[in-house]
Amino acid sequence: MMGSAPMPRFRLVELTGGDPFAEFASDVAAGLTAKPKHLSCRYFYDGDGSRLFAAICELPEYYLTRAETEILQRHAREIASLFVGDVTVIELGSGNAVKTRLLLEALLTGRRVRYVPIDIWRPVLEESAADLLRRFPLLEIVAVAAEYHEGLRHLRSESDRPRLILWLGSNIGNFTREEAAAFLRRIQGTMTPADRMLVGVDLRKDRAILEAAYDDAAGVTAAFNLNLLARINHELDGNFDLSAFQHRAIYNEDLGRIEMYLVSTRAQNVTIGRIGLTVRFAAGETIHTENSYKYSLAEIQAVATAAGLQDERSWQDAAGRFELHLLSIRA
Ligand code: AVJ
Repeated sequence: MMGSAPMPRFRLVELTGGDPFAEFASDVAAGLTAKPKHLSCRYFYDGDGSRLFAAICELPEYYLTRAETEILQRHAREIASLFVGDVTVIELGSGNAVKTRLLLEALLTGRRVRYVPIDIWRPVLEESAADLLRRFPLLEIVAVAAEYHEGLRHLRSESDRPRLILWLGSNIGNFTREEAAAFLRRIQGTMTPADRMLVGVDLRKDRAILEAAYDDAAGVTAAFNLNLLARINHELDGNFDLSAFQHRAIYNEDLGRIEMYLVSTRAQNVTIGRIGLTVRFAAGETIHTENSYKYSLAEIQAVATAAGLQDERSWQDAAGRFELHLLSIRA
């Protein structure tokens, strides 16, 4: 043959396990009949939710994205220099992948890079991939539309080169510390000594700074939280009156986590047609919608150690709000 057909620069793999619609319905039914009521933060990210989250990342109060970007700007070349030859960059919860550009740019110096973003919202994967392919003519992308646990299965198959596994943006914060350790251990089980994992961790800090970051003056985070109810209205034929629920974010210092709630401002009944459910709310009753764990250095070390990972290097932003940790398997 006169040279084989060129590899396409973009492929999309869909690994959405079951019926995502049925899963949403059964999770909503379970969460709204539980005591206390709760909904899973993974359902924040539909089209509107993904846009609202991108807007959160630009808010003056939401320092996390800027702090992490600052660290990547300063240290992307150093991180890239730890790899010899072609690499695969795998990102868990890639979102719009704006920060990832900094790493890809630093890595794309005389080597081939395959980027494997894993995200639950397929349109965001397609948009960010199109943007990256335009910017980087030598980049190859295998986008994986999947939840974390399905994405992990794909991790095992991407093993022909040294890998840099990214879990940025304090995405680890949605897990309890035990869940985070267990999840990192599963990733650790797929790693070779040449692989590295880069984890973005938000640090414990003053309550006022944390609570402002999750309850901004412009009300974007409130809209993001309330979008969960809008999504139930659209997709499950619900009749939530969004004006009768309020956003609340409180820092639970003992547990080191921001807790987000939606609070019913009055006694009310809500009907969700598709699941044949009427939910009764008392005035002031809450739906717990998200936890965002914050870490001390000792807590980071404990989670890494429990996962069988070694904390090779770490970097902070100048204001000391956020940390990136480069982890490897123990020799
Ligand atoms: C995407 C989970 C990292 O917890 O900071 C932002 C989500 N929620 N504002 C976070 C979020 C409210 C965010 N993570």
